Amino acid sequence: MTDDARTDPPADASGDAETADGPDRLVGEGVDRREDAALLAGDATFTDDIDHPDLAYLAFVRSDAAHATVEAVDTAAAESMEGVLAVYTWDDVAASEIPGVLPISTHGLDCDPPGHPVFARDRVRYQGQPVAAVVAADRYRARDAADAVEVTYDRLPTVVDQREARGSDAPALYDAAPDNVAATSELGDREATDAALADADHTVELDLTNNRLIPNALEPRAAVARWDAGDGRLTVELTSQSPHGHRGKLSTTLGLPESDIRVVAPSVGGGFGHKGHHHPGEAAAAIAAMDLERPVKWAATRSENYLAGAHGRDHRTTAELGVDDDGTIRALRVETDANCGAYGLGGSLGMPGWYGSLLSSQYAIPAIFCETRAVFTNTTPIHSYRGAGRPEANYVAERLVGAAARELDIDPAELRRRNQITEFPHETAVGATYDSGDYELGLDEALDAAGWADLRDRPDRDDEGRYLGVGLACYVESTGGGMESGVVRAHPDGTVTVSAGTHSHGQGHGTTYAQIVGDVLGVDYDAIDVREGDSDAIPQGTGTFGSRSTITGGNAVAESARAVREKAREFAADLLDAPADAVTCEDGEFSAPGHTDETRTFADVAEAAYGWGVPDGMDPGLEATTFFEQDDTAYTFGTHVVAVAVDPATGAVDIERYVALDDCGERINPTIVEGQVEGGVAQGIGQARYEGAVYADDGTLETDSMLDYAVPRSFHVPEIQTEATVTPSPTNDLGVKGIGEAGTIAAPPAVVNAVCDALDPLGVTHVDMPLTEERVRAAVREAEE
Ligand code: MCN
Repeated sequence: MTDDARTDPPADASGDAETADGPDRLVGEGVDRREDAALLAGDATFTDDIDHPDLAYLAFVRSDAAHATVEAVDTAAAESMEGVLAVYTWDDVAASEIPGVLPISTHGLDCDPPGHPVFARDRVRYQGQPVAAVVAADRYRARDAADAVEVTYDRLPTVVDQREARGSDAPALYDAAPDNVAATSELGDREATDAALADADHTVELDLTNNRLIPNALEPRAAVARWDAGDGRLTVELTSQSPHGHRGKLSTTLGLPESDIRVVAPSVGGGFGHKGHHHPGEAAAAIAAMDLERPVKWAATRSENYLAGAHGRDHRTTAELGVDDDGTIRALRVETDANCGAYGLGGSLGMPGWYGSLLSSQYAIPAIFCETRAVFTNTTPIHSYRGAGRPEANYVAERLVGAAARELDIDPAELRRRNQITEFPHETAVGATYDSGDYELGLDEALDAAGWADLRDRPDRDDEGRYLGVGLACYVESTGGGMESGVVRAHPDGTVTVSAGTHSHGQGHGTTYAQIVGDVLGVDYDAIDVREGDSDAIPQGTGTFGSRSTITGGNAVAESARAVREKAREFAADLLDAPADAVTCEDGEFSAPGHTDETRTFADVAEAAYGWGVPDGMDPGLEATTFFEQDDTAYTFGTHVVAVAVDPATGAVDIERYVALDDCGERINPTIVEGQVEGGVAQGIGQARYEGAVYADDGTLETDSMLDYAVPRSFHVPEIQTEATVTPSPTNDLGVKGIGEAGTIAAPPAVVNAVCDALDPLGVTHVDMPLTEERVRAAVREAEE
């Protein structure tokens, strides 16, 4: 890590200018993640570790047909098997008062499709859709009995490709959407874009596929449901990124009031977006637990996760960029068909509609028009996967800019520089208002760190005959949004519990929030405990996704901590017998210079706050709750540079150098930021080079295991050099922006641009992701022929 370039003085969590650079300041320090010891030693409790007396296990019967009418479900054999407690189908749900359909947002759609039923009603629309569930005394009996359920299908024609699905001869998944289009959206100015493209000196066009990805968290989805008949309350422990969000959705699916549901998310082995939304597994476990009045666990196998956990990405795009001779970008026109799978989950059908809002990347593009369609197909539902729309948008923008640089024979960094936005706030042609940035500084620092000029000067081929290339991608990422709760509660002994409605499943909130609160209160870092993940113990929360937690949760706990500090100052004034405005607080010690030489610790004050004889006019207690709302989006940005060597004989790509420069405003914990970037880049390289879900025409998922779906392993990921600039965000007091998804946004176009640069001497202009050896070799062969 080199020295970071700053564009402003550092922000201060405490709100006190005089402590901003204090020697003991925690914010800005790479404090070791406190959560890692338990995770590494195997001491953390994950959902599948949870045991309860009488725990029963649920296994799904899943459809092997991708599109069929369900004619009969014969459960007799399964029901008679030893240890089987119950078998559930849609008929059981229909006979109960449970709605049994996962909530779907139809706002802004072209049609009104039904939501995903917990069990198939009369039709299945993707391979792996749950048709029935068996509950048994142990998971093996449950699995065996599920295999004994016989389902009779009348198979229907299938369609898996979104462009084919729009064709007139494609089978319709829903009567409500005869053309399979769930939603159409338009962003920007069509006429202005057409006119500018017609007027531009050059137009560059690309057909791009943003490959379908299958999220691979270490821990597949799981849930344990318990029904307390006496209390009339349901508790669901599950792999959730958003405990309160899950509570709300379970409430709709089960027809129970939210007050009767408690959702607890223990340690969660990674989420990457796909544990933010609601799936049939947790609802089925709850239905069984309520019916049987005993705890029920459902834990997906890895294969089930492949087959029926939501997938990500899957865009087909045609895009055109208009550029003048001097490199000035005039306009961008984009048309995208987004595969949304067989069902909408929550707001998933609307997601493709806002992807276009980041198409401007770092550039002042005067005219942009983007038309997006969300299309039903007989494939697993698509939902958010790390980046969720931003990687798709940035891939379009940065591949086009790369292609334009080639066409105009301008250095790709120089072409970007000529078009970078320099004034902030800046409203783009697709309606995003970038809050702050220094894009040119970020570009320069990244180029310097990578040794861009030297890399560009390399010969076309190395001694081994490999083609050498260098590529880059800039990006802008919208981060944060919405409401978050943050509670700071001081205990009588001076220790502090901080809680927030976010949920950490690898991001290190326990460390980060303690750093923020520690600075404000001056309390010993180790005396601060951070709690997340229990909807009963924490006020309403929104959850962790969209790289929002540091902005929303961080500012919520900072604001609560400031309120606690102010109240503590008043208690201290009473203890010191001094006026409140004379009391100062430094490093957790209260004093009243000029009034007394005595001092009081935070623990003295906390004890007094809960003791007898609280001063007149003051309420006892020392805690505060903040519901923080982020009004304006904070836009993270950066530049990633990649150098590659491509073997034309085998198609093997060697990433020789990877430099990631990212600017997420003030960094609470630079070490965690670097870790987040590295993790994201690894996933971005996974998308660019290895991963891609493949469906057969009949809707069979061919990549349904780790044998067939290539997740990068450690030796596939090169050393990543992380660099930073720091441009505080004016949208919040901490000056922070999110970083959790940056790597997945920047890496794919940076890698593809580098490979295309390497193969430029052969005349290769584009290779679709994933850049497998087979694909690269085929592109080389085609060019040679
Ligand atoms: N941070 C910081 N200063 C900033 C911004 C962030 O110090 N200005 C640090 C903080 O330590 C914070 C962490 O970075 O805890 C991540 O912060 P943020 O960018 O706010 O992201 P979230 O905590 O909201 O995490 C969500 C984001 C998303 S959307 C996905 S998907 C994702 C990701 O984080 N999934 C992850 N990172 C992941 N990391 C792991 N290990 N596992 C996942 O499932």
